[in-house]
Amino acid sequence: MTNQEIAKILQEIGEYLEMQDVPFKPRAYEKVAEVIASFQEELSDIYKKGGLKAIGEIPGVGASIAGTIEELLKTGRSKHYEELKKKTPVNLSELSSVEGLGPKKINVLYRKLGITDLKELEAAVKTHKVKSLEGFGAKTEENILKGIGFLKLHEGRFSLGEALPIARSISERLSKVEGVERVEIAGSLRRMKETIGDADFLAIAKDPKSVMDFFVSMPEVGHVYGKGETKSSVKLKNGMDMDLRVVPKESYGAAMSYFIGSKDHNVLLRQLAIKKGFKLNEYGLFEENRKTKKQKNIKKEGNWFKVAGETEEGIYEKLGMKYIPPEIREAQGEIEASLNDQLPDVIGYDDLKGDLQVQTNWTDGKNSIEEMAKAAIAVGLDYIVITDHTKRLAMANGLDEKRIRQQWKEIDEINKKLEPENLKNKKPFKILKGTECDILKDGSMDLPDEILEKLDVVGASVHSLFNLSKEEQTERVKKAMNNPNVDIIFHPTGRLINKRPAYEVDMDELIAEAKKTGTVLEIDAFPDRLDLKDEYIRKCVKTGVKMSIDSDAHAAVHFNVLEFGIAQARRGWAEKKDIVNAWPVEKMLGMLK
Ligand code: DGT
Ligand code: CA
Ligand code: CA
Ligand code: ZN
Repeated sequence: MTNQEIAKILQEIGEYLEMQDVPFKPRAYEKVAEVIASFQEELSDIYKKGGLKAIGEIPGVGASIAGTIEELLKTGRSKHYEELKKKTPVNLSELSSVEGLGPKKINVLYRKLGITDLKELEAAVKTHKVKSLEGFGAKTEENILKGIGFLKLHEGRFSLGEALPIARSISERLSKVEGVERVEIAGSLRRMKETIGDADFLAIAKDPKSVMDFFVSMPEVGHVYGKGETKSSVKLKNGMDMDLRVVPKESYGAAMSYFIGSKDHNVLLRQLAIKKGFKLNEYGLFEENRKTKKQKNIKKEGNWFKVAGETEEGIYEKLGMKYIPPEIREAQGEIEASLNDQLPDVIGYDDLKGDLQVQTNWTDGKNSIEEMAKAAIAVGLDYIVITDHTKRLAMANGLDEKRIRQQWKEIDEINKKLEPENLKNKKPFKILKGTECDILKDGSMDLPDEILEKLDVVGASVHSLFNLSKEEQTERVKKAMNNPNVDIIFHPTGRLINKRPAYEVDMDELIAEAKKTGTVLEIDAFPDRLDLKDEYIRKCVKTGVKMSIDSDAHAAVHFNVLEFGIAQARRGWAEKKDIVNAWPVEKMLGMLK
């Protein structure tokens, strides 16, 4: 069983327990599921090496969860899970993907109306059977219908955060198959698009049949659409589609260029090739050779001779272009920019020096300040800002004035403890004092200015009243930007990918106001947020609004999500100069208000 499959079952056990009003346990299962879903190493490997003991050492895993994981790894099943499922046989992942539908409501819907899946839910809502249930009402019914509509709009597309770990694990296994020389991820996944329709792989293999055999019989595969010598397509059990193509080594670059896409980019690139007297396809770049000089070892297509194709770089060179990073191949001006040597020097995956949004167990995070700091050091960061929630978020145990002052003392102590001489790498590391302060309805802040002005970094967030009118919401955030202590607007549009649309807000106006007030806009890297999205990032770059790329980490393992934020920044043509936390700590602080 893969980590993803195990995480899903633990998540559902948590949800089933919540239906039964079991205290504390549901949250424990949920947290462990989150940790496992983003775990680098496969649990099956950990178990092979270290047995039950090693599983028990995973953060948050107690004896009973460890036992469940062992049972899953050994038998592929969990008796506990199956018993729970028998009591409430609903399609949990489907129903709980509807915004606002938690386990308790799902339970009521099943008990009272026998609803087990999305289709039945939609039918019940449309015939107004839901609003008369206790705890539901007309407003809830309306929201459920909206939620279903939003889900339908995104049907079949997986978020980058779900798809990339799975694709990487498969790519790694494919590359180990006998005779396979190379495997690369292509398509929208290679372009790091926020959601993907299907995952595309390209391989060079001496013996295509053996890699195709391997591909269609992987444990994740639920259905094989087709299997051939050069192309196979499958559907995984989790619903994700995948294509694998085996291509000849001498046209690998041309195939990469073609299958990375996007389609629109390909069309423009092919037109350019034609304009320059070439022919471009997935096999190579060809030139018509009128002199009919006999050239040996050169592939011929009719009168056309292959002049490039083994590498992408070779094709670009012949076309008089600079290499275009996959993330910006979206037909948004990148081809002209490349021809004119005006491509952005997009921020690199190793360029972040700090992280400006980090939660701890002072509020709804899983780990202590010290654990978060050590995890940040381990991934090579030089500083983090502790930004726990504020008091309005009572559910997350948000900080009031008194507790945040206490937190400062702990930060001071841990900073002393983590002086360079006490660290293995001897590199200076700094924990800064910050907040993720709620923006109240009228745009004022949830903490008083005399607290905010003492903080190193003040982030401000909308966490409530998503349904204000566009004007009101825009004014609300603008007012927060005009507070001289507010440095950054966190997750500026509030969307959750495939789950909740952005609140209504005028982004052009917010970007202009950010410029005017010197406020930074965040690119929240958490994979279900990716907020700002790429098109807004591009607008910020054009306007000269600075951004930060933050993990929004709620656990020590979450620093690995920074990659997703960097990817979106690249898709928005952002350079190092646009991203404040790509700079050393003093310069970063100097770039804030
Ligand atoms: P997706 O899967 O919907 O997220 O988007 P892509 O970009 O991965 O698209 P996909 O999987 O249909 O095809 C992979 C790449 O192959 C695509 O980015 C460009 C190339 N491609 C596919 N079909 C065509 C086509 O009809 N014309 C051109 N020029 N390129 C194509
Ligand atoms: Ca694709
Ligand atoms: Ca495809
Ligand atoms: Zn937040």
